[in-house]
Amino acid sequence: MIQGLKHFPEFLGRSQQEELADTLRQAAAAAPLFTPVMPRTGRPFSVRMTNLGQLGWVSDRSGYRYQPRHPDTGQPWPPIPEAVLDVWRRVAAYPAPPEACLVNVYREGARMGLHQDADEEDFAAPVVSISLGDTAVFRIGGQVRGGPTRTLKLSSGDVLVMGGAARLSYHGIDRILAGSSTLLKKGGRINLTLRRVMRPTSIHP
Ligand code: MD3
Ligand code: FE
Repeated sequence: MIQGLKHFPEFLGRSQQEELADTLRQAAAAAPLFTPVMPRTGRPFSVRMTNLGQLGWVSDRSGYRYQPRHPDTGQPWPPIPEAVLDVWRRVAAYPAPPEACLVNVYREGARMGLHQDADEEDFAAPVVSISLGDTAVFRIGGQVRGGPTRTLKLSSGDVLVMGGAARLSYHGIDRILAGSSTLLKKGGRINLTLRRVMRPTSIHP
């Protein structure tokens, strides 16, 4: 049992998943998927990405960072859809909205190595993930590299909340179970990761 990790299987029903997939297709038309590369080495990720919201996460030879514009188009990222903000409001128990919604697209064979999400300033806020399409084998460990890990299957419509101790735990995606969902016509998996990047500014009356 990992403190602060909450799994909500099928938090979104089929019709909500279909609507969200459709909204994301439209967003990807305005903010095309790009293939990030590892800092220094330039080795490409097997996952393609785009972002929604005020800030988007990017990785290139210079490093990892959040930035307000798409690296290829130079345009601001599209807004985070209301249905996605609604999921955050229902599960995050945090008084401010997410600034970043990273969209990860996995085709068969794509994976994500074990890593920590540590490019944010605000670790008090949880990270919220929404899965669509094929089931993923998700791996999570503790806050130090090399410790014990366990796996959890993430299926279409599932929501995962990482708060408390889980917020800085090592995690990754081992593999995608091709053909496990009929949601996406071409198969594969989409993951939305909602994050608070900056500490909310306090309001002085
Ligand atoms: C546990 N994405 O984008 S989402 C990522 O399925 C990322 O695309 C994976 O890890 C994906 O950084 C996993 C679930 C997730 C997201 C953030 C976490 C789990 C987490 C942060 C801390 C601990
Ligand atoms: Fe992560």
